[in-house]
Amino acid sequence: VKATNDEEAAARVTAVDADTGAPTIFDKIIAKEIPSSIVYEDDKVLAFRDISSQAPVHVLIIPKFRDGLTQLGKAEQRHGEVLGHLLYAAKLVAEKEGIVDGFRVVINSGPSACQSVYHLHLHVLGGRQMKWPPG
Ligand code: D5M
Repeated sequence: VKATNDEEAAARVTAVDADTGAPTIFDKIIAKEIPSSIVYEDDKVLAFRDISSQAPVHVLIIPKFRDGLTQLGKAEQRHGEVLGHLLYAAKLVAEKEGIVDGFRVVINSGPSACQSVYHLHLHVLGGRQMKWPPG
């Protein structure tokens, strides 16, 4: 299958050894070893601007303690609390960014969904008219 854009191509390359459980670039962002533009932070989650923004507001929200949650498809019952907290944090971010009247939350899980970083993350997108269906 021919890749149709960079994101798909990246996902296909990553898919060769996707989800090894190895630390990702997001661990370095949590540790503040590499810079990020932080929008919201508490003891459980960190929200920062996506480096490859797809909308005027594009924020990623990640759990600070991955606890095996490399992708949503690997979620277990014990992750329920942090998953709920991530979703609530998405609403807080939308409020902070002034897009609470209309925003989208996306989770790409696995190579077919173009997940490229294997540390669960929510995309919060807004500030423009969203289209449906997504690609
Ligand atoms: O989304 C992974 C997202 O992570 C993708 O939109 C780019 C973003 N990304 C990757 N590295 C960084 C850094 N260093 N800062 C901010 N954002 C970053 P996925 O759903 O896995 O495709």
